[in-house]
Amino acid sequence: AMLSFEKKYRVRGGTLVGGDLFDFWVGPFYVGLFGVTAAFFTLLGVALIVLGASRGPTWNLWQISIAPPDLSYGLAFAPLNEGGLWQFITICAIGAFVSWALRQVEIARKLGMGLHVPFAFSFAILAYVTLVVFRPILMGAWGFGFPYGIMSHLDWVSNVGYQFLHFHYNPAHMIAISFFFTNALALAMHGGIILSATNPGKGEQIKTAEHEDTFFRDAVGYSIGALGIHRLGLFLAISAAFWSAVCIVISGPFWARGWPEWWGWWLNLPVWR
Ligand code: BCL
Ligand code: UQ1
Repeated sequence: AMLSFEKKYRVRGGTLVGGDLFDFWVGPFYVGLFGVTAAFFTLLGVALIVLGASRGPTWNLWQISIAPPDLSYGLAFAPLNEGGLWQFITICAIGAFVSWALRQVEIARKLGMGLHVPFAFSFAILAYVTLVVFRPILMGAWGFGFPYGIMSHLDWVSNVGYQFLHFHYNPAHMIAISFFFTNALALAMHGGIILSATNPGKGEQIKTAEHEDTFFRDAVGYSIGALGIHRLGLFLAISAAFWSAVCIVISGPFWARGWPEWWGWWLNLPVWR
């Protein structure tokens, strides 16, 4: 659905590739060349997943899984039933995610806005590509990617975690988790303060920015401000994805023993050794 004022924002131009060719909307959705490629990769990828499921042992949604090739295939292409489907699905996924980011860029350019949204989304793509491309390449086999399945990808996370004995000792994992949790705290505070100020009870008046600042100055001695909280939120969210990518790419390529052992440098500091 389109609200009447939105028509004014349906402006021509801003496309990166393709000029005016795909510069149109379908219903509420902007298309563009990258809308076409996003739809193409998504439909093909989903079709390949269904094909993979049809060749598998179950239609139970929780148990369907499409596994990467055996480690013995190294970085080569594998036959379709032996992980080749996983490889094609991975290509489709990356094609769809990158298309989506570029479509966000086109929409932002069209509206004369900053590129903050596609910039932020690119960190989610980075984390995914780190899991299924960068780390497998560094480790020498596509078989190090994770399987596409609801339970199976959880099993993979658990297994890889225990391969490093105790993943909580991975320092980058610690940092990533701290950012995820801090992000949740910040959004809870922000959502709470906005609703408390702008969604008052019946008959009551909407409160001002001064109320918000004063609340936090009274409560925690500091207000970061209305613009600042959004900068902080963007930073926390991006950092969470970034350190997630770091924590997995160092597990194997950089450190192949248990993560608790990595802390030996700390235990061996000359101060207390
Ligand atoms: Mg751990 C990873 C938290 C315990 C082993 N772990 C992570 C990180 C995160 C985390 C920091 C996953 C987020 C991420 O990568 O986002 N772990 C975490 C926490 C605990 C924890 C909070 C806890 O105990 C409280 N972990 C453990 C235990 C180990 C362990 C100790 C298991 C025994 N953990 C591992 C391993 C890994 C993690 C192994 C990882 O590989 C993973 C990691 O860091 O991966 C990078 C990044 C986001 C993405 C990858 C998503 C990308 C999204 C794409 C781009 C778009 C998708 C679009 C979608 C398909 C469209 C949908 C359609 C719409 C619905 C319409
Ligand atoms: C804040 O200070 C602020 O500015 C008034 C907001 O904007 C409305 C907020 O949402 C939040 C959560 C804060 C408080 C944040 C810190 C880091 C003290």
